[in-house]
Amino acid sequence: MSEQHAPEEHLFRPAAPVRMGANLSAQEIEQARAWFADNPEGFWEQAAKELQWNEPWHTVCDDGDPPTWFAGAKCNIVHNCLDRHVHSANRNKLALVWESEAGETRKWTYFELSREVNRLAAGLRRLGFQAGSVFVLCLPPLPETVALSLAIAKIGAVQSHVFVGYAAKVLRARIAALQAECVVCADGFARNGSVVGLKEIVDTALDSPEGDSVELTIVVPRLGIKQSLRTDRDLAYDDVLHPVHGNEPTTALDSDHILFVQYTSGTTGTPKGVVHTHGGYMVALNRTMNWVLDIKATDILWCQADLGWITGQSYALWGPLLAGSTTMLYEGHPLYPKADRIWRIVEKAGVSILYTTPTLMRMVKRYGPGFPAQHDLSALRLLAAVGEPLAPEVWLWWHEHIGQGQCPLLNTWWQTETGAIVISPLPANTLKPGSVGRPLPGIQAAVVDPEGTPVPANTTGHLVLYGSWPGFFNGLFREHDQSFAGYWSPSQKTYWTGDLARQDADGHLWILGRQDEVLNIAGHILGATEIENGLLVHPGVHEVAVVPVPDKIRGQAAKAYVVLKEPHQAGDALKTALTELVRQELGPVVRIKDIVFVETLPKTGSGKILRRALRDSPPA
Ligand code: 6R9
Repeated sequence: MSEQHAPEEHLFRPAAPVRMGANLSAQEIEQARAWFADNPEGFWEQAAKELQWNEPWHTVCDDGDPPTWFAGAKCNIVHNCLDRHVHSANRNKLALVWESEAGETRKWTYFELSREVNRLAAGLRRLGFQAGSVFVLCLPPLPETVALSLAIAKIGAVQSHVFVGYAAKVLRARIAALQAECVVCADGFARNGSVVGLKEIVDTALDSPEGDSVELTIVVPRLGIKQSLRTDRDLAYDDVLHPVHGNEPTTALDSDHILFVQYTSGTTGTPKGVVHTHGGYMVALNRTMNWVLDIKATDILWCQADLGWITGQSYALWGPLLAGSTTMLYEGHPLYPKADRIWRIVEKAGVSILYTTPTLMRMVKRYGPGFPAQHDLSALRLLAAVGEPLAPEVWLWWHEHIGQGQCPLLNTWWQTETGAIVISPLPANTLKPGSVGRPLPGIQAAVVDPEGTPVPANTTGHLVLYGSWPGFFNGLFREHDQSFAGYWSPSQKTYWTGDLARQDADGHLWILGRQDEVLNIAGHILGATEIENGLLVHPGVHEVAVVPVPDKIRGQAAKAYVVLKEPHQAGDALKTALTELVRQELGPVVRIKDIVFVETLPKTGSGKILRRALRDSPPA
């Protein structure tokens, strides 16, 4: 792989209050690394002891394929997300704050959430559901959604959240793959000012042979749309609730009992049902809540991801409740009806941690600094992003206009398969815009050549993770034999992430995109991201996707699809300016062969740019 120039670096040292107030100081970060290097099992055992277990483990990590963390232990994540808080000072603290697009708000304390979960769990048990039953959830982020997730996990059943934006075809495929017994949905919800009829989509999916496994549909009457529930299949949410006096028992489960199945296609390939389990997942997630998101008792965390994406699962649902903090749920489009909606919510609820995505960050930047400036954002103390490469230009803008130059802005890297954040700067670290920082203490990562040999600093290679950690997925659902094929090589104990990266001399990692999104221009291997970041430096560019096209002389050349902030600026003069900009930013070898101005780019459900779609079937 070719040598690359280190990008121009700006360094941002944390302000004194951030440095002093972080849950892990700079010195403690280095101590944690040393501790892990010295005693990896002891390191993770300590993390596990921060949570409560019904029975202890006999082995910290049972080195199978896949490895089992905390083997022999019994636990339930719901005990840690809910039961223990209800018996502590958190009892009357807000577990969640909800706002709808129309502006309604609801708030539930841990006690109120627990009461609802107890009734639901009792109701689900009465209906015959138990450990191992499989539920598909197709729900907007409502208080009831959180309660249902917890109730399902409380009885040891398996859940899989599906994006509410999917068509019946996708839902049908998920139901069939999971052999789900129960589908939970809302009748509908509002987004961007229009009503989405979710129940009809679910009915279409179920009225097909693939829906045969489903015995029951539970419907949350979100919009109160008058519709006849089908007597053979449907039950209203309220009719599931069953009176309980005191606590409904939380089932004690093996540490590797399945909690949820998260489907991911990333930006390529067919969807895979990634399995996460109660024990290991909660330990890894809890660590990142404390060390990366730096959670404090007073925080309100708004993770803007959909629950159909691992980011929403981990940081809008399970993570904040594990930490005993307050999760902000917003059911709507963050820029509706105007681009300041997101800041209205932050101001009104006093959101202190905002976990967002580069897609949304680019949108916010496009609308300019006037919108955030109208609001009091002083409660915000930490910003974080995930999902796609975060261009330095976007980082710098957010740091200045949203973080007021004060909030750490953490570019976190992880995957559905890793369960929780695995590579990220920590708040007490010096930040380099565009970089994802270093592997967290407890995680070993490297940049290697195709044979697995580490490459020198500042050289592009494949990002791999070594060994196992508690958040690592437990295979693919119902595909036990081939779960790890193509991912995990047991002999090398190496997990191939599929991303290209570069590590600088300080050990900071720079993600260059998926390995199937590389360009080979006259022997120079470049991630699509590198060229895109060059184009994003232009103030008129909102979003861009670069794909390879054949080139007789150089083998491949770059073709760029560009969305402009002001579409009327499109024209040959701008094309020339952009081509020249990339030459300056990346050197003369990187020639843009073609620039196409488009209105939008194709995206996945979680907002990632679908370069594969542009490459394989270019828009006319
Ligand atoms: C959590 C999540 C994983 C893929 C991953 C990578 C991309 C995630 C990133 C990033 C650059 C970051 N990705 N975070 N790329 N910088 N900070 O996104 O999981 O949906 O499974 O996607 O997302 O390509 O391999 P998932």
